[in-house]
Amino acid sequence: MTYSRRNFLKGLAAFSGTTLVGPALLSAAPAQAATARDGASAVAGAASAAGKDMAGWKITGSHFGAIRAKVVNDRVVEVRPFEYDKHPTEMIKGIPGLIYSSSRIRYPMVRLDWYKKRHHSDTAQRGDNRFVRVSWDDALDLFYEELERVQKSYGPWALHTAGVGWRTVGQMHSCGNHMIRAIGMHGRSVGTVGDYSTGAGQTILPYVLGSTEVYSQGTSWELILKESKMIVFWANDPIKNLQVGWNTETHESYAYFEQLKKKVAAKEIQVLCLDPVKSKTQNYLGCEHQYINPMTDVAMMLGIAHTLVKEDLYDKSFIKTYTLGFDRFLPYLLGQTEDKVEKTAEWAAAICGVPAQRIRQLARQMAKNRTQLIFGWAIQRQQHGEQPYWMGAVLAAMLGQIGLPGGGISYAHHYSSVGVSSSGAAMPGAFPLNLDPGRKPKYDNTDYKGYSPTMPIARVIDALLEPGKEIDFNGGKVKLAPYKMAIFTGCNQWHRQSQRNRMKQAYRQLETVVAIDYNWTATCRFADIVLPACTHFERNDIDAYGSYSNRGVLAMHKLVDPLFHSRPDFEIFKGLCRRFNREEEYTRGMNEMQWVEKLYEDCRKENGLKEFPMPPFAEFWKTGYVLFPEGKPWVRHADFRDDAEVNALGTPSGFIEIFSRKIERFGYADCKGHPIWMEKTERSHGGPNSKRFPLWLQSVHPDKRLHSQLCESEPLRSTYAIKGREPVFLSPADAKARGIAHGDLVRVFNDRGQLLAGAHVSDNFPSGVVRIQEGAWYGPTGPEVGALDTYGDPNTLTLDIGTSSLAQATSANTCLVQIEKFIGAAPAVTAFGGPTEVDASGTPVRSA
Ligand SMILES: Nc1nc2c(c(=O)[nH]1)N[C@H]1C(S)=C(S)[C@@H](COP(=O)(O)OP(=O)(O)OC[C@H]3O[C@@H](n4cnc5c(=O)[nH]c(N)nc54)[C@H](O)[C@@H]3O)O[C@H]1N2
Ligand SMILES: Nc1nc2c(c(=O)[nH]1)N[C@H]1C(S)=C(S)[C@@H](COP(=O)(O)OP(=O)(O)OC[C@H]3O[C@@H](n4cnc5c(=O)[nH]c(N)nc54)[C@H](O)[C@@H]3O)O[C@H]1N2
Ligand SMILES: [Mo]
Repeated sequence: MTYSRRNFLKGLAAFSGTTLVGPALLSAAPAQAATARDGASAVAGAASAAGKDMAGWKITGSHFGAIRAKVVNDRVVEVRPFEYDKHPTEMIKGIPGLIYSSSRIRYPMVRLDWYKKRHHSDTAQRGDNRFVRVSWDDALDLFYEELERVQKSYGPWALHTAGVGWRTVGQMHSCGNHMIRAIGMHGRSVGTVGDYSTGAGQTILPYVLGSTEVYSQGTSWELILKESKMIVFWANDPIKNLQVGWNTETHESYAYFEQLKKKVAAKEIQVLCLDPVKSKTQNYLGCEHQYINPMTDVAMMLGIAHTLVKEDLYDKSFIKTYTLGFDRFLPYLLGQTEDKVEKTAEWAAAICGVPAQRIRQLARQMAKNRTQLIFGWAIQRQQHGEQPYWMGAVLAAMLGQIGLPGGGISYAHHYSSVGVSSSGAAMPGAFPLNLDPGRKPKYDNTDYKGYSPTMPIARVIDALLEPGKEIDFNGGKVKLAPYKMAIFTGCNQWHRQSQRNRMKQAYRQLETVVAIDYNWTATCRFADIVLPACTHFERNDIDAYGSYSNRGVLAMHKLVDPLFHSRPDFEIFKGLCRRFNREEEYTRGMNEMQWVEKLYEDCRKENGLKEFPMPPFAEFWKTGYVLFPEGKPWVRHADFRDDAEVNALGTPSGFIEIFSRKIERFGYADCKGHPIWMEKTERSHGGPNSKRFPLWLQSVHPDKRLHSQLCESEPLRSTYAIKGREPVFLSPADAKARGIAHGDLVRVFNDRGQLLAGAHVSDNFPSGVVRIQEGAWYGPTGPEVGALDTYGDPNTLTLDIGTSSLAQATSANTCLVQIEKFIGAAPAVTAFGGPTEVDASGTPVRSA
């Protein structure tokens, strides 16, 4: 995932677009930077910009923003936002708690039974949390011997290198690159395609709009603020989700949201949050909220589309000029196909819970005004998640505003400051992922025994439970490899993947699991060899400032030395490569600082040619950053609108495909030739299975974490945990019906699992809708299947099925549960604080 995401970002440098007005009016930067905004010259910030009292504070980056850190006696004592960050997130307060967490991995460790029996171990013991301390040399020997064994006795199909997730920022130490390069030098393996974030969206949208859209730069906020009369945040909570970015986040989007809030108050722009829940964004903007039944958005969109047709409000000339296949969709909408159901506003209302009158009113408002639809990603992380994205595009096409400033559709304005214009400057490259040209792995075996060398990322558990199963995927077939060994780094598999008890069962098939992390996550607890990486606050690095805005280049100063026996991933994999004499090739003979300097100088060279001058490395490193002026505003799809032939979309026809012949030919029952409404296997508010489990569990992205990151930070966790557990948010009505009061301990359960959580009763939630934020650490009472989760990981309850035969993406948001008040003695939280250290005989030892 990281590579493809990286490539999308890289592709941005060459964006094409229509410039409409001058440079942005808003500036998130202080005076020095503002002076250079109109020119194309870079601004090297003076150290004094940090303020007099901050002399000597170090600078570094993070997903949560750039920070200054005060370090006294090799200890981080205080963290403050970077002086150019005008909208810092509270999350940075959790950083000291991240560095000095009791969950840090102190030294390499090996699971007890694996220590004794290696790959013949009793795998049902995984998760019993008993580990033996070993030296770095022994740990890397074991790792290496396992790679040798697997390549020699099975071949590349038996090794799984897990898709890298939200590894910390920093281009040199980006840990997935280190793993992929080092393991790739040894031999081939089974990898993954797609990602958890947008698996369904990034698969369907190339057929519809010709690109994945989800990681594309979007129309600039200033044009949206200027031109839109109506903005719909559809299943989207940008105020919550813009706190983090893929690279070091600048938080500049929030300046535009401040403007938007004023425009909402002044009734200049009608803003609507279409969401079952009153979101942080809706509360912040004070805008309209439209409740909708969960997972029924496609029905509502069809109801709107039907109204547009019946009231003759849709843009026929846009449909004619820019789209293909409306004639194949229209009969379905009008009930002239086999289902014989007309998708009227009344029909939609019965499913989605939005009154028919309101659906009609919205259709009229959208057609009348310049309307910007802005979708979030959670609605494509559910069964048939391809459909709302496709139907959204159809709706936007019918409104005819795609390619106009402030109109059309976006699938990304809640992500990494998309919509803040790109400076156009180049950003630093990364430590190489692949082998150097002409080099081959030690084991150059390409015989996968008929299994596919990649699998859709969310299907990795199926591969263990149904070995050799052939599944549909995006028009082809994937034969799932029953891998025997897995390596995880920069991801928390036991957070991100659905359905814990299914994972427990599946993991018994695995002979050897290696996990590299700085924390004792559940992924480490369910591993055999655990290697302690250091955090990014313990190494020097360089990062892009602003993933899409390319606002600058940031020095990441090492704040403190690696804690305990932890090491940078670079050093870990260097040590591994040494074991098969590829160390020199792996490092190219360079150390950490030489790499950081090289990445900077390569970037400087490139920007010199583009007329974005940057100072020499030594000066940059001392100052800590280089900033570039904000770029010119831009409109997504404007070039296509200008000339649909010259700037044809990347779809088979070059047009927006309302009907896709290609997809129709795949012949899938769960993804047809045009978007349709399909019932889910489980759905609340009267849908299937809702009698036994009446509550829909949404597991949205956490407000005060990045997935599972920062959950270990005790001071931050204490600001939201209830009775030491993850909160489950629920409505006053649902709480009352169950005799639950705010602050009570509750059991949340379904047929797939059970967990303890703390009840957070809130008016933001309607009846039938509950929320546990993803990333809560998994802490079962024991290794057995079905064990109670003591902290509250929602993936104990979620359903592990693909979205459809097309994308096979995660369906985490298709999940029903029941809740009851927990009575009796509650088991202690087991999620945090690391393992029980034992000696080879299994006797607990007191750790140093
Ligand atoms: N129920 C439910 N589940 C979901 C989602 C949902 O909405 N609902 N969302 C999904 C989505 S969109 C995503 S993106 C995934 C996120 O899933 P992940 O990306 O797996 O989540 P993180 O918690 O960010 O895990 C990153 C891990 O990398 C480790 N790490 C960080 N830096 C380094 C480093 O430098 N070196 C090493 N070795 N390790 C490092 C961290 O300590 C952490 O354990 O979750 C998915 N899961
Ligand atoms: N603070 C913070 N920000 C983050 C992250 C994080 O972990 N923490 N993670 C980042 C990552 S990796 C990703 S992928 C993005 C995730 O971005 P998204 O997937 O867009 O975010 P979510 O917060 O899961 O959900 C957004 C909204 O969708 C609504 N929703 C859910 N289901 C439905 C539905 O069926 N219909 C409708 N109409 N609404 C629905 C939820 O109520 C919520 O308000 O966020 C990024 N930003
Ligand atoms: Mo994500």
